[in-house]
Amino acid sequence: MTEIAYPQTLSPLSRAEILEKMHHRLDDERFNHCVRVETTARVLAGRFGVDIDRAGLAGLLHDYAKQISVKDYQNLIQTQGLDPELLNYGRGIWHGLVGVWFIQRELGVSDPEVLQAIVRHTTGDPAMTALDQIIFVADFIEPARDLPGEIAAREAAEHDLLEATLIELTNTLTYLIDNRKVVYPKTLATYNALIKR
Ligand code: DGI
Ligand code: FE
Ligand code: FE
Repeated sequence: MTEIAYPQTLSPLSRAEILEKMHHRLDDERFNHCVRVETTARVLAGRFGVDIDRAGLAGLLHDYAKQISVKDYQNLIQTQGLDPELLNYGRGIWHGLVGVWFIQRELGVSDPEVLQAIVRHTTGDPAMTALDQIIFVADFIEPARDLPGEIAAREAAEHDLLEATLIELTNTLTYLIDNRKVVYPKTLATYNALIKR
């Protein structure tokens, strides 16, 4: 297998340098999940005609900010003039939406499509692109996942990206409601938009 390498236009750091930085921000379990999502995203990109390097890089970095402290997030939301409503949520919601701030600053990644896919990877978005859907689905179906609906999503992802996305969204909403957790409005808006596509 040839080594994965990302072009300078997508990442000023080499992949080895990115992995090194990721080790500072993530425990081994989360780090390995990110590498598996990278591989899965590259396969899906090849299958559905999306730029393989953008998908791979977004997959690799999608959870980069997952373990940044709650305090650092709260500070950032308050000092950067982000929507204060965000303070009512937690790292589950922040790590994509707000997490790209750390990715831009610490890794120098600035490609808008890569950053958007990371922003959208937890909640989706009513206007999700194929790349956004690939990261959303790869996160859910990477080989070590064992979640309800994950087998059906893996099967759908063989041929129908939108169907796989909908399976994951349905699963997430069901989980949130079953556990009486607050649904982030965009998660619901994504469901409403995609179910009509
Ligand atoms: O970061 P991962 O664990 O790999 O996966 P993810 O980015 O899809 O995050 C999943 C977490 O985010 C999980 O704990 C559920 C939570 N989540 C997803 N959508 C919503 C949500 N939490 C709230 N409160 N509201 C949502 O709409
Ligand atoms: Fe995530
Ligand atoms: Fe993830």
